[in-house]
Amino acid sequence: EDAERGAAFQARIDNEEKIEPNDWMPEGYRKTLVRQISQHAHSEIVGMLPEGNWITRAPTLKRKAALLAKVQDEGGHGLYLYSAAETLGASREELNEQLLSGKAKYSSIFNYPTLTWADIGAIGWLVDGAAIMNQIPLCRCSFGPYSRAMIRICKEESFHQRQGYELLLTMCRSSEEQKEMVQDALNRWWWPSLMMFGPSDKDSQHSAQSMAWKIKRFTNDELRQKFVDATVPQAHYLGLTIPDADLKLNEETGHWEYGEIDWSEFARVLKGDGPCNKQRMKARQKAHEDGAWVREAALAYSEKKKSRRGQ
Ligand code: FAQ
Repeated sequence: EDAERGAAFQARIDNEEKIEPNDWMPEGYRKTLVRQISQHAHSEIVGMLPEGNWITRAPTLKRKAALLAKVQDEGGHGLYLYSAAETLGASREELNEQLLSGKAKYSSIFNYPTLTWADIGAIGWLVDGAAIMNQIPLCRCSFGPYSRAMIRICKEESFHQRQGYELLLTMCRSSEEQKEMVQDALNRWWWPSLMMFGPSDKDSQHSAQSMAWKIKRFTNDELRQKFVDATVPQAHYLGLTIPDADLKLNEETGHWEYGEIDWSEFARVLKGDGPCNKQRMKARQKAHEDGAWVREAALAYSEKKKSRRGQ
């Protein structure tokens, strides 16, 4: 009977039908989605930290307003994504516990420090640029709630990317010193941005199954290549150099070929040994502890209401 259900489920996927929370689904499909959606949510929440660090130091009121809005959007994205995961039966408490205990991953990119104001521009341009490449196809994900959440998220990511690029353009046109600051930010953020797309296809454990279920529409390497092709000309327009001696345009294919990614660095960051892993986890743990009184008050209030109703 299960085989029959499984075949009918795959037929719906192949037919481009959306799967909704109350529909039957294989346990592996549910688990894969909870894993991916919750890690995506955690990334948005942890991703607020490197930029949040610069809100009080934004150089003008306009820049401050834009950065504040961007960081708030990220908090919102985290909340829609946790809600999408909840429709699969995973509670917020459970997911948060997995983040705080280190059991669940969040994107490697948020374990790098923001050293100068140019890093804020580099995050918008490169990190949000990479996020858009990866997330536009997720708007066509087979699971309804995730695909619908991604539509609004992508619109907001697009504003974030433009905000970053415009910030860098302003700096590059202002003084030699500021342009150097931008080049330095690019040097530090380029390779970690390429790692955001995940391991190369030959090492990606989940890609084949996620593609068959139409959770993923492109492989990690396909999306990484699209990102490089879109971003290299943008770097040249800014007058910057991509920190990769092997980067060259293949005239025949029209693609930019890039050098070898340092996968040992990626493995280290995933293991918890990146430059800021400990600091990020500590910040999330502190936020959880500082919020204890809210949870206690909410619980006390609901108990009081229950006991009043009982009278
Ligand atoms: N970092 O078999 P695969 C943002 C893990 S954008 C950490 O290829 P999969 C916006 C992977 O989870 C960033 N871990 O896995 C923003 C798996 O481990 P597991 C978030 C990584 O799932 C911008 C293992 O390696 N975006 O937040 C990474 O098929 C600016 C094997 O990998 C999303 O999450 C990594 N870079 O493909 C916010 C998008 N790469 O789970 C603030 C949705 C791989 O078995 C400021 N997610 N791993 O323990 C996805 O598209 C996929 O999950 C991939 C990975 C492509 C990330």
